[in-house]
Amino acid sequence: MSTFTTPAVKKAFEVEEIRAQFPILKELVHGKPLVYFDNAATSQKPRRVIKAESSYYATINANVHRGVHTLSTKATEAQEAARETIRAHINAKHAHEIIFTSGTTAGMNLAATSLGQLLLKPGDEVVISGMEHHSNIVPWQLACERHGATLKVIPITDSGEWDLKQVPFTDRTRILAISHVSNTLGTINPVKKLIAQAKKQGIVTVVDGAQAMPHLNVDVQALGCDLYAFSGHKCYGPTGTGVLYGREDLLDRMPPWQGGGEMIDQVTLTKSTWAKLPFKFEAGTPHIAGIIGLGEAIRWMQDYDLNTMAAHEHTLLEHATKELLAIDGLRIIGTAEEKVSVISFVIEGVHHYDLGTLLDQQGIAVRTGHHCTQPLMERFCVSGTTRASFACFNTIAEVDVMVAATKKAVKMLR
Ligand code: C6P
Repeated sequence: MSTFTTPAVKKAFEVEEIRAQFPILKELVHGKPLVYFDNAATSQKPRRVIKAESSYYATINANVHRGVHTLSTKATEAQEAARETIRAHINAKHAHEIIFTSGTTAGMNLAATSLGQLLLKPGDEVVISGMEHHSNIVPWQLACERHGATLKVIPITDSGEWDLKQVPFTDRTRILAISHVSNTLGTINPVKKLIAQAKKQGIVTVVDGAQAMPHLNVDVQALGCDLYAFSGHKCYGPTGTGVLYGREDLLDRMPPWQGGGEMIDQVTLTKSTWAKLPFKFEAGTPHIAGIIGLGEAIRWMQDYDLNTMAAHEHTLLEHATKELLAIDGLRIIGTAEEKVSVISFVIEGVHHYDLGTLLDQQGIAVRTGHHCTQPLMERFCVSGTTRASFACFNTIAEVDVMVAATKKAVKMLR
């Protein structure tokens, strides 16, 4: 984890003050106060983000980089301010290394399609890990199929960590694509170490940062990665937004993955040339309101010390771990030393879907199922888990509500 922090003076972290900024937390579900523990699927949004998005529509709605009129100029400035905010937040060298996407899935598909075309020849290899989300598996399978390459996998230990003794790098490995943090296990992976190893062998590195961005100070230059993808909606921003960071010299060499308006320099009916970065990778009208909202979400996070937020979330994780383990027959899937605030578990004789349904009746939102990590489910010999994922606005009292409701549900289901 990097210790990079923004220079602004930070606000004191006070969970009730934070909660007051999230309108949805006042909602009742089945007549009960909402306990929202599905933040790894999508986080809730502070009022500032909702307002930034709606005031774009109310006051400056126009297309970007296309008009000479005032509204278009204002919309363009607001969107590009978001790009600069994100650049600074992840410590990228240049704003044009920040490509707006619709989310991590789009970022990974861009990376796999474009890098596949640039780098992969028959017999080459791509390395992923056994804990990847489907969006960091399937695009590489497609790319390997297209170019005659092979997908190789870093195995996962019983505690839910990479087995670093079995990293399958060979002289044919061209790309390493790995998650910074596992969405199912919560494991914080030693990405910096593996990237350094890959770089020594000239392997291009791609990181899925979907679950890292809400919890860690991500510094792409310190990590040394070539590409880094994340979703806006998991870090308090709008859905349909995301970022693919890329090192300038690599992005310059990568071919575009989608064609259309704004990504071109010159078009004739026989051939086209490409716009400069980042526009080469941003075909069509972007999700302008969402991007402006994402910029605001990152600024909102920067108002606080992310390490303090993460420490609060870690307290919730430790409390939940201790209390849940007291339930007879409960097993936690993912027991790594370094974890974010994600806890996945199975309970003997209780189906995760039934538990999730009973928790919902008590107003508690958790995710159940395979969490888009079917190979990982197979590795742990389970069909699915119940997953609680905490954000900075969650409280110990809410964890206690979930634990009590889980105990009650277990009694009913066994
Ligand atoms: N994980 C979860 O409940 P999108 O859907 O494109 O914003 O993000 C995809 C994605 C990629 N990588 C990781 C590690 C992820 O966790 C996710 C999204 C959600 O765990 C929804 S499946």
